[in-house]
Parts: sequence; structure tokens; C-alpha cells
Amino acid sequence: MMTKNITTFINPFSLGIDLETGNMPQATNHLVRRASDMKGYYMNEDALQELINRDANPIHYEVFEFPVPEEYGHLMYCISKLHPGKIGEEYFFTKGHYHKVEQTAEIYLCLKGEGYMLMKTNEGKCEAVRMERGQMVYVPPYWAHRSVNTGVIPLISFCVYPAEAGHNYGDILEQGFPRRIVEIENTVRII
Ligand code: S6P
Ligand code: ZN
Repeated sequence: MMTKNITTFINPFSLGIDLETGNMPQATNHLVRRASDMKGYYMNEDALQELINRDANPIHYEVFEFPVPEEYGHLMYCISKLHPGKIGEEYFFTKGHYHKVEQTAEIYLCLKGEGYMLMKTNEGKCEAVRMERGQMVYVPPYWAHRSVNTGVIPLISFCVYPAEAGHNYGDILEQGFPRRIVEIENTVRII
């Protein structure tokens, strides 16, 4: 349920985002997900463990934020940076989540790289929407979302969503997505 009773008053502000690199110099929150954080998400657990051992548990993706109050009325925003690579045949992806306040939407503006936004609902719908520089993806309320990087450079997006949305990771960890994005014979396939 949305709580509409508290919206903290703050002063306006602005900050810089490098549209080439996604760097947000004023960001105070830096979330880092490493390969070991992705256990249980990919089809090929052995390939994930090989990557962890071989490359000293490399960074999988990062989120940069300069937070605002997590309250109804405010808008949270961040830079999401998903590194390129594959686990077996499967392209690197983010964990994916529903919003805890499920009736909240989100906008992703892709700044760099290429891939897909994989989205699903509890009722079994699933969509893969192309992401590339300049493309905006609207994630409607009730849709879980996961970015997938099918390119060779980081997939960088600017995200905006209601600040009270929160994250529900548990359902995706348990159920996954009905579709996966893989490379077969040098071709991107959504299976
Ligand atoms: C938050 C928004 C993004 C993701 C980020 C990491 O609502 O969708 O900031 O948190 O792309 O993905 P994930 O699935 O690990 O949260
Ligand atoms: Zn989200």
C-alpha cells in the first residue's frame, strides 16, 4: 500500500551526470553486485563459479545514487551500470525485482551499450524490450524487471522511479523469469 501521509520538504538541487560514461560524481551511494552475488540466478552454476575463481569475483553490476527521502511524492533516480559478459551461453543480467509497492512504475533511459529489459508479471506475461543508447523503456506498475547486456561494453541507464517503491527480490530469486537471453552460434536468442 502507498503511504501518502509523509512527504518530507527538501530544497531543490541539481547534479551532473556524464552522459558518455554514466559517472555521477556527487553520488553518495554505490551499490556493487559481484559475480558471487549472482549465485542461484544463472542456468550454468559451474560457469559462474569458474568466473568467480578465474577473475577474483569480478564486479557484475553497479548502481550509483544520490538519495532522496524514500517517501510518496519524491522520485528516486540512479545510474545502473551492467558489465558485459556471459555465464555459459547466458548474457550477464541484473538480479531483477518487483517493486515492493507493486503499483509503482519506472523509467529507464539507456545512455550506452545494448541489451534488453526483460519484464514479467505474476500472471505469466513476459516481454523483452530492446535497450540501446537513446531508447527509453517504460516499466509499468506490476512488472518485474531485469536488464540484460548483450553487447561488449557496459550497459548504462538512467533510472527514475517513485522513491517509496522499494525492491522485492525474493519472488524473482525463487521463480526466475520465463525467458532467458543467450548467445547461440554468435546470435542473440530470447528463449
Ligand atoms: C531500481 C531500479 C534499478 C535497479 C538496478 C539493479 O528500482 O530498477 O536501479 O535496482 O538496475 O538491478 P537489481 O535488479 O539488482 O535491482
Ligand atoms: Zn525497479
